[in-house]
Amino acid sequence: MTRYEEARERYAVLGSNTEQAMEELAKIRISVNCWQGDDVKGFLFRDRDLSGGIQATGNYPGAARTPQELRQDMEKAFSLIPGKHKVNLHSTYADTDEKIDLDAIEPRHYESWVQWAKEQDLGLDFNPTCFSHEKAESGYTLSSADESIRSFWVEHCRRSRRVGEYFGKELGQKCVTNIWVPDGSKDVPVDRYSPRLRLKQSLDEIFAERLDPAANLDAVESKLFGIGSESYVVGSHEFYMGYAMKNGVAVCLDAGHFHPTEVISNKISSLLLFSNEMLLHVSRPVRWDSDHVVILDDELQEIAFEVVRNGLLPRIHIGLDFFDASINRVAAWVIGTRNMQKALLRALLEPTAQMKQLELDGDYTARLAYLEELKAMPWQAVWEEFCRRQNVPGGLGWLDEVRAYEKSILESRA
Ligand code: RNT
Ligand code: ZN
Repeated sequence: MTRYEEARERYAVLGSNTEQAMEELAKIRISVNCWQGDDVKGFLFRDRDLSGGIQATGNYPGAARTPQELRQDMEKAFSLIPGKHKVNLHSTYADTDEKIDLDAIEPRHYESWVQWAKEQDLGLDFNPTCFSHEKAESGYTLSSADESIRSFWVEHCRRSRRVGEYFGKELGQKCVTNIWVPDGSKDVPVDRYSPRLRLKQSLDEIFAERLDPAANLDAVESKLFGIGSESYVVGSHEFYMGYAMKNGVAVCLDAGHFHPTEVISNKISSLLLFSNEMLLHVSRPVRWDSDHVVILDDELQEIAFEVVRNGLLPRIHIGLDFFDASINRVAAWVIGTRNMQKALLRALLEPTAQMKQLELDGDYTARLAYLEELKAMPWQAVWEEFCRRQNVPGGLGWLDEVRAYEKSILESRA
């Protein structure tokens, strides 16, 4: 018996079907954030520093400098990640020679991405980029009291949605267009209300245009604080939760955007009672919204359990959001994405129906026994088998490939 066959039988005894779990896992497209590949720089404004209270620390060599390099790096990563996925783009990753500002982006500036996505069987997601720009320097964008600034960002977001719809139509897969703005202030403000009123007005203007809901899903992402917005963030959780529920857009929950002991896993089952779909930014906050590479920790597992146990996979868009510039960036994608998949696999291997019954029966002893026993079940053997069937290396086999790629490609980028 192979290791996998043994695992299959052991899971069968518990009531789980490993074949079905692998089939389900193969269908899940993770939205992989392109910005891990170049430390959130993008291509429109190469000389500008990252701003908006987020930071990519480290200077590991080999960051992508062009759309070609970024695509090449992502292809390498995807060759080491089982399954077919999506790429999450920011507007600043436009591939064009034109000197355009963000209020002039059009679908054609992203044509090469669509072409590539078609060739690679990838989906695309999109984000307006309301940071790293002189019009964001005041700390306020969509909530700015300066009408010329506010309307600039409204126009950018309106156009971003059209790019999203274009992606969705071209690829036959719904694109999630997610709005996050850094707006807030370092010190305690006097007026918390007016900026929120303006943000609400801006969103109303942005979403006024009806787009094809099969092609584009709008999402809004809240935050607790950022560097430089420690005392006040306009787009708080309550703000966007209220806005989203009232206006039928999706909430984006970023794992790094809450109090350090607050978790997003416990929010999913509430929010999805009141809205149809949601977006996750799976990230790893270390002391703050540090956007470390996702590891297979308890919260990642809990997120996967919540999605799978409640049958929410069709309604939840799983996106990754991390940017670590201190390690090989291709490896960061591979590690983070594979971890997300491992957590989902472990959830898919759980005999959930039986365990829910134990809970209903009040048999909390058995519930605890199952939960703990599952941690020691041979899910790794199923993971290895999944990788084998998907023609990607299992175990650490991918690391040698990343090292070789670093030698042959990344090191030559001076
Ligand atoms: C920032 C948000 C946002 C960004 C990306 C680059 O705190 O998490 O999602 O990380 O859009
Ligand atoms: Zn995020």
